Amino acid sequence: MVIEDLYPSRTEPTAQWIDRQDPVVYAQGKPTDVLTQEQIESFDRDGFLIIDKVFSQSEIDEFNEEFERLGSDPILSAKEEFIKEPDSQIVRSIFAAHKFSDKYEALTNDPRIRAKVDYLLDDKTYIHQARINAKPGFKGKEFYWHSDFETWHVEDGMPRMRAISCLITMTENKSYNGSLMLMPGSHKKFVTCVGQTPDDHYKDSLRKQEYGVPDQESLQRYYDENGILVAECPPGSVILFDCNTMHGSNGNITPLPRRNIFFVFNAESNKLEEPFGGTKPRPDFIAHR
Ligand code: 6CS
Ligand code: FE
Repeated sequence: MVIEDLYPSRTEPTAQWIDRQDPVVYAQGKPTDVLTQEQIESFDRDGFLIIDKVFSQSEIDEFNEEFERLGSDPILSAKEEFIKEPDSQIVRSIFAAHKFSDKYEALTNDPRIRAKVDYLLDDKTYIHQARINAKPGFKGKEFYWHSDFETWHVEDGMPRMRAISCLITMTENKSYNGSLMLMPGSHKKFVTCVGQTPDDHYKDSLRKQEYGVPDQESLQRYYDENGILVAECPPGSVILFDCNTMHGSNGNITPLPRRNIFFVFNAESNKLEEPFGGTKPRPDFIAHR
Protein backbone atom coordinates (compact mmCIF):
# COMPACT_ATOMS: atom_id res chain seq x y z
CA MET A 1 0.00 0.00 0.00
CA VAL A 2 1.35 3.41 -0.96
CA ILE A 3 0.92 6.05 1.74
CA GLU A 4 0.52 9.61 0.54
CA ASP A 5 3.45 11.84 1.49
CA LEU A 6 1.90 15.04 2.88
CA TYR A 7 5.25 16.48 3.86
CA PRO A 8 7.83 15.71 1.16
CA SER A 9 11.31 16.95 2.15
CA ARG A 10 14.87 16.65 0.82
CA THR A 11 13.37 16.31 -2.65
CA GLU A 12 13.53 19.87 -4.09
CA PRO A 13 16.53 22.16 -4.78
CA THR A 14 15.01 24.97 -2.68
CA ALA A 15 13.07 25.10 0.59
CA GLN A 16 9.25 25.08 0.45
CA TRP A 17 6.79 26.25 3.10
CA ILE A 18 3.91 23.81 3.49
CA ASP A 19 0.88 24.44 5.74
CA ARG A 20 0.49 22.01 8.58
CA GLN A 21 -2.12 19.41 7.56
CA ASP A 22 -2.72 18.09 11.07
CA PRO A 23 -4.23 19.35 14.34
CA VAL A 24 -1.93 20.41 17.19
CA VAL A 25 -4.29 19.67 20.09
CA TYR A 26 -6.18 16.57 18.98
CA ALA A 27 -8.50 16.58 22.01
CA GLN A 28 -9.52 20.20 21.37
CA GLY A 29 -12.68 21.01 23.35
CA LYS A 30 -12.73 17.81 25.42
CA PRO A 31 -12.83 18.36 29.18
CA THR A 32 -9.73 17.41 31.17
CA ASP A 33 -8.15 17.94 34.56
CA VAL A 34 -4.59 17.11 33.50
CA LEU A 35 -3.95 20.50 31.86
CA THR A 36 -5.53 23.91 32.35
CA GLN A 37 -7.32 25.67 29.51
CA GLU A 38 -4.53 28.23 29.48
CA GLN A 39 -1.87 25.52 29.15
CA ILE A 40 -3.76 23.88 26.30
CA GLU A 41 -4.14 27.19 24.49
CA SER A 42 -0.48 28.08 24.86
CA PHE A 43 0.62 24.65 23.57
CA ASP A 44 -1.69 25.11 20.59
CA ARG A 45 -0.47 28.65 19.87
CA ASP A 46 3.26 28.32 20.56
CA GLY A 47 3.90 24.64 19.90
CA PHE A 48 5.31 24.06 23.38
CA LEU A 49 4.54 24.29 27.07
CA ILE A 50 6.91 24.61 30.05
CA ILE A 51 5.74 23.42 33.47
CA ASP A 52 8.11 24.19 36.34
CA LYS A 53 9.02 21.64 39.02
CA VAL A 54 6.79 18.71 38.19
CA PHE A 55 9.31 16.31 39.76
CA SER A 56 10.88 16.72 43.20
CA GLN A 57 14.61 17.23 43.76
CA SER A 58 14.93 13.74 45.30
CA GLU A 59 13.36 12.15 42.22
CA ILE A 60 15.74 14.14 40.01
CA ASP A 61 18.71 13.08 42.19
CA GLU A 62 17.79 9.46 41.50
CA PHE A 63 17.56 10.06 37.74
CA ASN A 64 20.99 11.70 37.83
CA GLU A 65 22.49 8.80 39.81
CA GLU A 66 21.06 6.47 37.20
CA PHE A 67 22.71 8.51 34.45
CA GLU A 68 26.10 8.39 36.24
CA ARG A 69 25.74 4.63 36.67
CA LEU A 70 25.00 4.04 32.98
CA GLY A 71 27.56 6.54 31.69
CA SER A 72 30.42 5.20 33.81
CA ASP A 73 29.87 1.55 32.87
CA PRO A 74 32.58 0.75 30.29
CA ILE A 75 30.65 -2.13 28.73
CA LEU A 76 27.47 -0.12 28.35
CA SER A 77 29.20 3.00 27.06
CA ALA A 78 30.72 1.04 24.19
CA LYS A 79 27.23 0.25 22.90
CA GLU A 80 25.80 2.04 19.86
CA GLU A 81 23.09 3.62 22.02
CA PHE A 82 25.80 5.72 23.67
CA ILE A 83 26.42 8.62 21.28
CA LYS A 84 29.66 10.58 21.79
CA GLU A 85 30.32 14.28 21.22
CA PRO A 86 31.50 15.13 17.67
CA ASP A 87 35.09 15.85 18.73
CA SER A 88 35.61 13.69 21.82
CA GLN A 89 34.57 10.46 23.52
CA ILE A 90 32.39 12.22 26.08
CA VAL A 91 28.82 10.85 26.20
CA ARG A 92 26.46 13.24 24.39
CA SER A 93 23.27 11.16 24.40
CA ILE A 94 22.16 7.80 25.74
CA PHE A 95 19.48 6.40 23.45
CA ALA A 96 16.84 3.90 24.59
CA ALA A 97 17.82 4.76 28.16
CA HIS A 98 14.59 3.14 29.37
CA LYS A 99 15.86 -0.23 28.10
CA PHE A 100 18.87 -0.01 30.40
CA SER A 101 17.10 1.28 33.48
CA ASP A 102 13.91 0.28 35.30
CA LYS A 103 13.71 3.78 36.76
CA TYR A 104 13.59 5.41 33.33
CA GLU A 105 11.21 2.72 32.12
CA ALA A 106 8.82 3.53 34.98
CA LEU A 107 9.16 7.22 34.25
CA THR A 108 7.84 6.74 30.70
CA ASN A 109 4.51 5.74 32.28
CA ASP A 110 4.39 8.46 34.92
CA PRO A 111 0.92 10.06 34.69
CA ARG A 112 2.42 13.50 35.32
CA ILE A 113 3.69 13.38 31.76
CA ARG A 114 1.86 10.52 30.07
CA ALA A 115 -1.66 11.74 30.83
CA LYS A 116 -0.87 15.20 29.43
CA VAL A 117 0.56 13.83 26.21
CA ASP A 118 -2.25 11.31 25.74
CA TYR A 119 -4.76 14.10 26.21
CA LEU A 120 -3.12 16.42 23.67
CA LEU A 121 -2.78 13.64 21.10
CA ASP A 122 -6.17 12.13 21.99
CA ASP A 123 -4.88 8.61 21.49
CA LYS A 124 -2.94 5.90 23.19
CA THR A 125 0.76 6.59 22.77
CA TYR A 126 4.00 4.65 22.74
CA ILE A 127 7.65 5.65 23.02
CA HIS A 128 9.03 6.50 19.59
CA GLN A 129 12.42 7.58 20.90
CA ALA A 130 13.90 7.96 24.38
CA ARG A 131 17.25 9.48 25.18
CA ILE A 132 19.16 11.45 27.73
CA ASN A 133 20.96 14.47 26.37
CA ALA A 134 23.93 15.18 28.62
CA LYS A 135 25.27 18.55 27.37
CA PRO A 136 28.19 18.34 29.84
CA GLY A 137 29.84 21.45 31.25
CA PHE A 138 32.74 22.99 29.25
CA LYS A 139 32.51 20.46 26.40
CA GLY A 140 28.87 20.01 25.40
CA LYS A 141 28.30 20.88 21.75
CA GLU A 142 25.26 22.46 20.13
CA PHE A 143 22.24 20.93 18.40
CA TYR A 144 21.60 22.97 15.25
CA TRP A 145 18.04 24.19 14.43
CA HIS A 146 15.67 21.49 13.23
CA SER A 147 12.13 20.15 13.27
CA ASP A 148 12.22 16.62 14.71
CA PHE A 149 9.26 15.66 12.55
CA GLU A 150 11.24 16.40 9.39
CA THR A 151 13.79 13.75 10.37
CA TRP A 152 11.23 11.28 11.73
CA HIS A 153 9.14 11.58 8.57
CA VAL A 154 11.97 11.33 6.05
CA GLU A 155 14.26 8.88 7.86
CA ASP A 156 11.83 6.89 10.04
CA GLY A 157 8.50 6.96 8.14
CA MET A 158 6.36 8.83 10.69
CA PRO A 159 3.30 9.71 8.56
CA ARG A 160 1.61 12.60 10.39
CA MET A 161 2.33 15.29 12.97
CA ARG A 162 0.88 13.43 15.93
CA ALA A 163 3.83 13.07 18.30
CA ILE A 164 5.02 15.10 21.26
CA SER A 165 8.46 15.40 22.81
CA CYS A 166 8.72 15.60 26.55
CA LEU A 167 11.84 16.90 28.26
CA ILE A 168 12.42 16.44 31.96
CA THR A 169 15.16 18.73 33.18
CA MET A 170 17.80 17.03 35.34
CA THR A 171 19.86 20.17 36.01
CA GLU A 172 19.25 23.90 35.96
CA ASN A 173 18.46 24.98 32.40
CA LYS A 174 19.85 28.51 32.19
CA SER A 175 20.16 31.00 29.36
CA TYR A 176 23.91 30.32 29.27
CA ASN A 177 24.37 26.54 29.59
CA GLY A 178 22.97 25.35 26.28
CA SER A 179 19.26 25.25 27.09
CA LEU A 180 16.63 24.38 24.56
CA MET A 181 15.62 27.29 22.30
CA LEU A 182 12.23 27.20 20.61
CA MET A 183 10.65 29.22 17.81
CA PRO A 184 7.05 29.98 18.86
CA GLY A 185 4.46 29.25 16.19
CA SER A 186 6.89 27.40 13.91
CA HIS A 187 4.90 24.16 14.32
CA LYS A 188 2.14 25.55 12.07
CA LYS A 189 4.28 25.38 8.93
CA PHE A 190 6.51 22.67 7.54
CA VAL A 191 9.76 23.92 6.08
CA THR A 192 11.22 21.39 3.68
CA CYS A 193 14.95 20.77 3.71
CA VAL A 194 17.41 20.59 0.86
CA GLY A 195 19.94 17.84 0.18
CA GLN A 196 19.99 14.07 -0.17
CA THR A 197 20.18 11.88 2.90
CA PRO A 198 23.48 9.99 2.99
CA ASP A 199 23.51 6.25 3.84
CA ASP A 200 23.62 5.54 7.57
CA HIS A 201 23.12 9.25 8.16
CA TYR A 202 22.37 8.68 11.85
CA LYS A 203 25.97 7.76 12.58
CA ASP A 204 26.93 11.39 11.96
CA SER A 205 23.66 13.24 12.52
CA LEU A 206 23.28 12.23 16.16
CA ARG A 207 26.70 13.79 16.86
CA LYS A 208 26.29 16.75 14.53
CA GLN A 209 23.35 17.14 12.16
CA GLU A 210 24.06 18.53 8.67
CA TYR A 211 21.15 17.18 6.56
CA GLY A 212 17.54 17.75 7.54
CA VAL A 213 18.38 21.23 8.72
CA PRO A 214 16.39 24.22 7.47
CA ASP A 215 17.72 27.07 5.31
CA GLN A 216 18.72 30.38 6.88
CA GLU A 217 16.00 32.40 5.12
CA SER A 218 13.27 30.28 6.71
CA LEU A 219 14.87 30.59 10.15
CA GLN A 220 15.08 34.36 9.65
CA ARG A 221 11.41 34.45 8.76
CA TYR A 222 10.42 32.54 11.90
CA TYR A 223 12.64 34.77 13.99
CA ASP A 224 11.14 37.93 12.50
CA GLU A 225 7.62 36.64 13.17
CA ASN A 226 7.87 35.43 16.76
CA GLY A 227 11.48 35.50 17.97
CA ILE A 228 13.10 32.81 20.11
CA LEU A 229 12.12 31.50 23.52
CA VAL A 230 14.88 30.09 25.75
CA ALA A 231 13.36 27.36 27.93
CA GLU A 232 14.95 28.40 31.21
CA CYS A 233 13.67 26.33 34.12
CA PRO A 234 14.78 24.59 37.32
CA PRO A 235 15.52 20.85 37.64
CA GLY A 236 12.42 18.65 37.64
CA SER A 237 10.55 20.77 35.12
CA VAL A 238 8.74 19.41 32.08
CA ILE A 239 8.92 20.89 28.59
CA LEU A 240 6.36 19.51 26.16
CA PHE A 241 6.82 20.41 22.51
CA ASP A 242 5.12 19.49 19.29
CA CYS A 243 7.08 17.25 16.90
CA ASN A 244 7.27 20.03 14.31
CA THR A 245 8.35 22.93 16.52
CA MET A 246 11.62 24.42 15.30
CA HIS A 247 14.25 24.10 18.04
CA GLY A 248 17.95 23.86 18.75
CA SER A 249 20.48 24.62 21.46
CA ASN A 250 23.87 26.22 21.83
CA GLY A 251 27.02 24.58 23.15
CA ASN A 252 27.81 24.61 26.83
CA ILE A 253 31.11 26.19 27.85
CA THR A 254 29.92 26.88 31.40
CA PRO A 255 30.86 24.61 34.34
CA LEU A 256 27.16 23.76 34.78
CA PRO A 257 25.95 20.68 32.86
CA ARG A 258 22.60 20.88 31.13
CA ARG A 259 21.20 17.39 31.31
CA ASN A 260 17.69 16.44 30.16
CA ILE A 261 15.67 13.28 29.82
CA PHE A 262 13.92 13.26 26.47
CA PHE A 263 10.95 11.02 25.66
CA VAL A 264 9.04 11.14 22.40
CA PHE A 265 5.49 9.84 22.48
CA ASN A 266 3.84 8.95 19.21
CA ALA A 267 0.13 8.24 18.75
CA GLU A 268 -0.61 4.57 18.13
CA SER A 269 -2.63 5.60 15.08
CA ASN A 270 0.51 7.24 13.68
CA LYS A 271 2.87 4.28 13.77
CA LEU A 272 5.88 4.21 11.49
CA GLU A 273 5.75 3.23 7.83
CA GLU A 274 8.68 2.88 5.45
CA PRO A 275 10.86 6.02 5.56
CA PHE A 276 9.41 8.65 3.21
CA GLY A 277 12.91 9.54 2.01
CA GLY A 278 13.43 6.05 0.61
CA THR A 279 16.44 5.19 2.78
CA LYS A 280 16.55 2.05 4.89
CA PRO A 281 14.90 2.41 8.31
CA ARG A 282 17.13 3.58 11.15
CA PRO A 283 17.89 1.13 13.96
CA ASP A 284 15.24 0.41 16.57
CA PHE A 285 17.11 2.20 19.35
CA ILE A 286 16.55 5.50 17.48
CA ALA A 287 13.03 4.84 16.18
CA HIS A 288 11.13 2.08 17.92
CA ARG A 289 8.86 0.09 15.61
O1 6CS B 1 17.66 12.04 14.70
C1 6CS B 1 16.76 12.26 15.50
O2 6CS B 1 15.81 11.51 15.64
C2 6CS B 1 16.81 13.52 16.32
N1 6CS B 1 18.15 13.97 16.49
C3 6CS B 1 18.67 14.99 15.87
C4 6CS B 1 20.06 15.43 16.13
N2 6CS B 1 17.95 15.69 14.99
C5 6CS B 1 16.63 15.28 14.59
C6 6CS B 1 15.95 14.59 15.72
O3 6CS B 1 15.71 15.52 16.73
FE1 FE C 1 15.29 17.72 18.28
